[in-house]
Amino acid sequence: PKSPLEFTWTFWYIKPDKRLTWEQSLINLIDIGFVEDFWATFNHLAAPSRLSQNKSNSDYYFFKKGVRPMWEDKTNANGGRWLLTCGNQDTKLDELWLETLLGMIGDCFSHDTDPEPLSHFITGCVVAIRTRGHKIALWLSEAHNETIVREIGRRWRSIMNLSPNIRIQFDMHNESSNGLQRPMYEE
Ligand code: M7G
Repeated sequence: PKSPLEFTWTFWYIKPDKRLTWEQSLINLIDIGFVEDFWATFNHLAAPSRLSQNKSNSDYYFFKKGVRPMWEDKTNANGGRWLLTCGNQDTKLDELWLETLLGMIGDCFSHDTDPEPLSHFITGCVVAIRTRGHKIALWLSEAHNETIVREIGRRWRSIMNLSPNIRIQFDMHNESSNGLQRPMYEE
């Protein structure tokens, strides 16, 4: 028998095409409810660093099943994202992305002492290949609960084993969508 995950997840992919809207270029790849399916899919997909070799912007989105990987989804509408900005040839990109995915499927964001498991506030994660600097983001459903948002940020840092000189910043989605780029929190 296969080993079930705490949540079922969906892998999405963006292959930008100037003839399509952003939403039309979002491709639903596969649902993942078991450890074995995760590895089969992960091993099959091109690593983010390989995507970057064909220069165009492309993204992977990995979200809880039922959540569309966009600001407009009701689960994301009041939320935001922790953002890790990498260089545009960061050799650690693939490793940071894998650690993030494993942290999510392994429910490493929740600790036994949490009054409510912090994984409940995580909706998904994104890796975006950009010439001006690749990005990994962790999307949360609730931007205004500072204690929870900051604690998830700290746990994400520790899951990725991020060195202390690298900062992550948190933005609300509705600010990033209307161009206000002032981070709400930093860790
Ligand atoms: P991005 O990929 O988040 O970052 O947004 P980038 O600026 O580094 O490339 C690029 C563009 O994709 C945005 O300006 C939107 O046109 C579109 N886009 C991205 N996201 C995540 C969304 C979304 O959630 N909803 C909608 N409607 N458009 C989005």
